Amino acid sequence: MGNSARIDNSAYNAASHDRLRITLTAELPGPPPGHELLSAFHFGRHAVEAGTPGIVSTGIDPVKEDDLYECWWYDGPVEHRQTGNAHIAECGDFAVIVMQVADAEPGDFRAVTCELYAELLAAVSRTGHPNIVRFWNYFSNINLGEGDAEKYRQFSIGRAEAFEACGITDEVVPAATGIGSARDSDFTVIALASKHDFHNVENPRQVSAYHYPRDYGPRSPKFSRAGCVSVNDQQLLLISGTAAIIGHESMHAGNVELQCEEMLNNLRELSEALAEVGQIEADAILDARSTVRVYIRDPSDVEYVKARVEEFLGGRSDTVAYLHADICRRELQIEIDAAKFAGPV
Ligand code: 3EB
Repeated sequence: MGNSARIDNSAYNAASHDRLRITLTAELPGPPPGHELLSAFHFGRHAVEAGTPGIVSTGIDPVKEDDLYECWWYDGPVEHRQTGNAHIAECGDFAVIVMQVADAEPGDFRAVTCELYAELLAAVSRTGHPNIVRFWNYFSNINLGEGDAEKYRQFSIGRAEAFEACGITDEVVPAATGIGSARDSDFTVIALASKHDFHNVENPRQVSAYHYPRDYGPRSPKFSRAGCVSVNDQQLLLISGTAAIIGHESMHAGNVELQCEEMLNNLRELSEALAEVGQIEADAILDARSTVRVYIRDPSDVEYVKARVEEFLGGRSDTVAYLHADICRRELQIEIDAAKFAGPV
């Protein structure tokens, strides 16, 4: 699949009245008519063009392509500003807050994470969008360090401490992704907040991450498995990073084929649960029009994983990004997350 096919097929294929459109392209496109850029997630090594606010380089590279831009376009004005380390994009229904700081050693990562999250949460509270609906966390060397000294576990402690200080309880935790960049990069956290209510959803097949037993670290990872934001008669459906975990246990250590199957089983179950709170059929949550990020530890697995994911989505898709990344448990080979903005049926 060439880059031009991506642009032709995926750029502006949503219904024209959608408040939010999400596109995936090899180059940064211009806005669809009437829309402004809320956020552009850049995957790849090229330096992003200065002067366009709202672009964030995630530090994660695509498996096969040089660069990919997942753009979130809002059907209305978007205001961009910066306070301290926080870059804020705010519109009528959402705010996106981007924090990017220098990477740190595993031994310092708990404090760096807690500090970053404290500043981020303070920035959110100064927007008109108090409900945090999703976080994306990207940082290097996620599996560096043994046992509780591992960078991911230290991250989880720092995040839990910052949430605790701000009164973010397990009942209201947002959806999230926590993924390792395969190369050295900044520590990047992106938050999506809204003035609309967020309904979080758990996966009946999995123990809630915030209830993981002590074996996985001193503080549990604070995130929900999925969630839904209703924007008038439309809704944003969010699927958190999903891997081959049943209960709280990683399945099929190191086996990408079997992990792929368990991951897709988890997505199926999660879609059913999400359909119960969203005004949408379970089958319509994850299809070839959904925006999907597939994180692959070993890039040579991409062809196999791509075939399975496209089969699952019901056809070839130009809105799936295959990314080279480390998963937060070292025995896991793949993880997937997704978003879908859907109008009334
Ligand atoms: C898991 O299910 C896999 O720490 O924010 C998925 C999504 C995972 C989010 C996070 C971690 C996070 O436990 C890992």
